[in-house]
Amino acid sequence: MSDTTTQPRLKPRLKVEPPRMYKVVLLNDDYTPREFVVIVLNQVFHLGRDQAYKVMMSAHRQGACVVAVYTKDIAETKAAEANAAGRENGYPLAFTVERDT
Ligand code: TYC
Repeated sequence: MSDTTTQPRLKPRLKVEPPRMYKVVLLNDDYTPREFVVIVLNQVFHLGRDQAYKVMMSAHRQGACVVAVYTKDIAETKAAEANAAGRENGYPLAFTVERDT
């Protein structure tokens, strides 16, 4: 027999908060080919070609662009996967994760 017991929750939980959300941000650099960025946005983040091109060009012109917003685990996993794709191909392509909500 275990000597620990689980007590029922006496105070009802009144509200369930939505999960905190995290932005994946694409950073511009001078070396990664535009087409490679578009491929990564398409394959890792499932952006269509046109949307991927727009996001890539926005990062290229503004310095950075939000790619998508996810829960923490998914944002970190996708950013790591996309960063690895750049590294494996010898590019400094960088995605960061920032808290959104
Ligand atoms: N600036 C890169 C070039 O001119 C293309 C590029 C765009 C790289 C967006 C990264 O996040 C980026 N080849």
